[in-house]
Amino acid sequence: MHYHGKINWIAALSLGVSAFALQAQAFDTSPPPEPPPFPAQGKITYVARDSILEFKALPSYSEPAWVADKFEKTGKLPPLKERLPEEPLVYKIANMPDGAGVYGDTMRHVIGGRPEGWNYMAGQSQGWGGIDIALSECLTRTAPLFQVDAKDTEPLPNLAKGWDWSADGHKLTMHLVKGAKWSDGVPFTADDVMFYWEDGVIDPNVSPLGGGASPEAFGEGTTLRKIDDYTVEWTFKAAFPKQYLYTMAYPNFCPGPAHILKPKHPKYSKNTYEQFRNAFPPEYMNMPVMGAWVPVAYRPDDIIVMRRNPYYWKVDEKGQQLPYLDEVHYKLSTWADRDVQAVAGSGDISNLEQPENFVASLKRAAEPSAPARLAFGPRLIGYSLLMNFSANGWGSPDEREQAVRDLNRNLEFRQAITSAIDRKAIGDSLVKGPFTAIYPGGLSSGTSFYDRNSTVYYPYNLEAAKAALKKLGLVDTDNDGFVNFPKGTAGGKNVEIVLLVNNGYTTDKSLAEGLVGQMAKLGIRVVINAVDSNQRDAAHYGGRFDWAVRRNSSELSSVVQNTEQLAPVGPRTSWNHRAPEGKTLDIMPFEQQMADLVNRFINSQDNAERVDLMKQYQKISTENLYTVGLTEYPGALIINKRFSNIPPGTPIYMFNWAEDAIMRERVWVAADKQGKYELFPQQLPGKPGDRGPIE
Ligand code: BQZ
Ligand code: CA
Repeated sequence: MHYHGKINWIAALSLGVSAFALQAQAFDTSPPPEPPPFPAQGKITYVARDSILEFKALPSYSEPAWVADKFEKTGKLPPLKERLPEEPLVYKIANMPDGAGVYGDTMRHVIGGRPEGWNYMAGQSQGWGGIDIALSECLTRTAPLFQVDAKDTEPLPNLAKGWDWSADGHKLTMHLVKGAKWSDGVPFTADDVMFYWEDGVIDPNVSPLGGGASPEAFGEGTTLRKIDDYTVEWTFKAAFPKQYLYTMAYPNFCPGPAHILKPKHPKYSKNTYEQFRNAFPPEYMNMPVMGAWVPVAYRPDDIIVMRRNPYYWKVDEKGQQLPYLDEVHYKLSTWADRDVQAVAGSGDISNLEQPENFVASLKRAAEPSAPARLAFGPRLIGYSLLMNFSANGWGSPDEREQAVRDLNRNLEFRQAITSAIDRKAIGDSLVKGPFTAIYPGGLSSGTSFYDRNSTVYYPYNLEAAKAALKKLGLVDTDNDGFVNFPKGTAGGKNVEIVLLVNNGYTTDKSLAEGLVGQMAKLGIRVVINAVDSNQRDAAHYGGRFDWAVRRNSSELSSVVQNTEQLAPVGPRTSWNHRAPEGKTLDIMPFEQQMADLVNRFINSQDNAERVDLMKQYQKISTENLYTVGLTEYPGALIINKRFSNIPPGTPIYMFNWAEDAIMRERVWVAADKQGKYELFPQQLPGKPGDRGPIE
């Protein structure tokens, strides 16, 4: 660089810095206050990644006696050995907290969602709460990695039993479990994987559940092709992007049964995409799955019952085919009731994630007679206020909505909003005590990539916030207490902002109501739009929101899971900024910087570099208020005491939820503790579409 040029460069930089300092003067910032210490209960025993499971053939296999007697010996099922892969997935006994199990009993979930149908690939919800996690087995698995040191690990094999990188790192050959079958006996092959990829992920009209499985989630320009029935090959633009192995876990790469779905897909039928999505309503029973249990009964607003999958492709080291539990219930209730039932013993498991229930649940669980254990994990549950940053049509905004988005894209507006939020009051409104912490946004303080000194916090400063709105020309011109848009914008009416909220949670609604009150003090009128989980997800993924209160997902609590959701690295990866169909993303400069950092993180193999990249990400993200953090706190796993093989210290949420992390397929109940909860004892799933289980 020419010397003269150098001087200009330094001048420009110093001007830039002072200019920013000037702007930031209006809003002083600091690292967030140290969160109150919260000792997670239940120590995690860290293990090596390969001590959990392996794929291998065992000398012999066994199954529940009633399956052998009533189904195999009568010819209703082929011999067990033919129902298992050549090399099943084998869970190692040494990693089982209580060793190999015995068959029998049920796990009774309570869930607050409701099933839309069984077409997970087309984005249908089954009601959450662990039901889709059990049904949908994915190429890799990450939730159990909470017990593996984060530094030197990578996802566990699952439907993909192994993989090899090419010398140049641009190709990944993935070997699928060989000889595994769907729960209806049809072989699982690469055709299922390719159907999911080509007609689920690549097809822009189909978006698998979870909102993240877009092509860019696996890297711009990534391709996948079939080599043979049990081998597929990924080709990446970057070299060794090992991060994408995490994206191949739940929820983004969990193939459905191509032999059932393909005939209904618009590419292979006269169906519309809507008809494809709705082709398997909740009433359709015995939907083939790769998971441990199959839906066999459904009573609306009452219960979904699942029975063991006789073709399940996982065993323990003794050769016992899993799962140990013969039946699973999903009682269709509310999320708050899930906590109540788990501590009362009429339900078996809950993620205590709503602080309003902390005290009552702790009290009940502390009683000697309590049927359930309750153990808090790290502070990884967080809530954020998301602002829709799209100004070019995502969600088809009207004039008022467009005007709000233009404000959302203005940093000074965001600084005013964040500075008018009293986070201490917000946290205390949920629960008193050492649980909640001031959360400015960005990475969770509980993740190993968190760096407090890289986190920019705008302390509560209502006066500075009001002054900033005035400077932006937002003044209450009709003296009703709410600032108005400038003349000529949205008719000079009040700035009115609609807040999208999931009405299934007391906590989401509490936070929303807190925001309405605090924004009113600032002079901003916020209107709550509380809808159920399925409608909320549809509105959110569709960009139909001004602002949204949203519980953080795993990219903020683990960084390595769904990393692409940390920034708009593609047109459909961000939670609050996507491109409308057929248009490009109107990305803002700071977002581009974040996206570049995320892409460099994804493509880096150097741990020290990755830690540094996340520090840079955290600074840009929180300084520019990519999202406006609200609060964060620890969750607790509540689990009935009769279950064995629950790993101590399992966090309710990290790479995924506890329903995944505890590996339910290897959970068991000692014979003398088994309950009489089975509704279909000694019955198995029927054929796809049959009305129920079979004797
Ligand atoms: C856990 C989880 C298992 C989804 C859902 C629900 C949906 C969201 C989120 C949680 C529920 C439980 O969370 O709250 O504890 O059991 O199901 O999937 O909030 O509305 O769309 O992201 O995971
Ligand atoms: Ca007004």
